[in-house]
Amino acid sequence: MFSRVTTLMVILFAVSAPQSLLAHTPPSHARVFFENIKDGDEVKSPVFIKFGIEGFGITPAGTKGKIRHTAGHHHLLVNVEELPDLDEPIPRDENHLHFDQGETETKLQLPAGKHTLQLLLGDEQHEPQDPALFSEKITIIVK
Ligand SMILES: [Cu+2]
Repeated sequence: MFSRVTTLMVILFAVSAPQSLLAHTPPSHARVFFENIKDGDEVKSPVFIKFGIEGFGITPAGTKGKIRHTAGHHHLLVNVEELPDLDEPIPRDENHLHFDQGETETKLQLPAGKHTLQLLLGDEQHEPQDPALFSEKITIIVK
């Protein structure tokens, strides 16, 4: 009898374990997107940009506790040709902007001309979720 209970517990652990390993996995319907601008828009600097998210939450960088499994913070990639390595923390420089406080909008100073923008969500350690949540890359024209 004892061994059957033990076996059951082992099975239950085996079933529940992958859940914790996949704790940062967003649901398949989750997405990030630009709320107020779209590909091809002509805009003026500073450019007001609203970051949208659905199916996942926003929490500041460094968050501890369970919420970190179901929420992240936005990163705005400005004129970044290719997504960074999705298994590493997102770089932090003038092209990879972190919104550590959980901000969902920004005003961006950009010189006149064409610029690309893309959103990439990161976890409490600035690493993309698995699978990563990123928006389409849009091109805007600053007048
Ligand atoms: Cu970050």
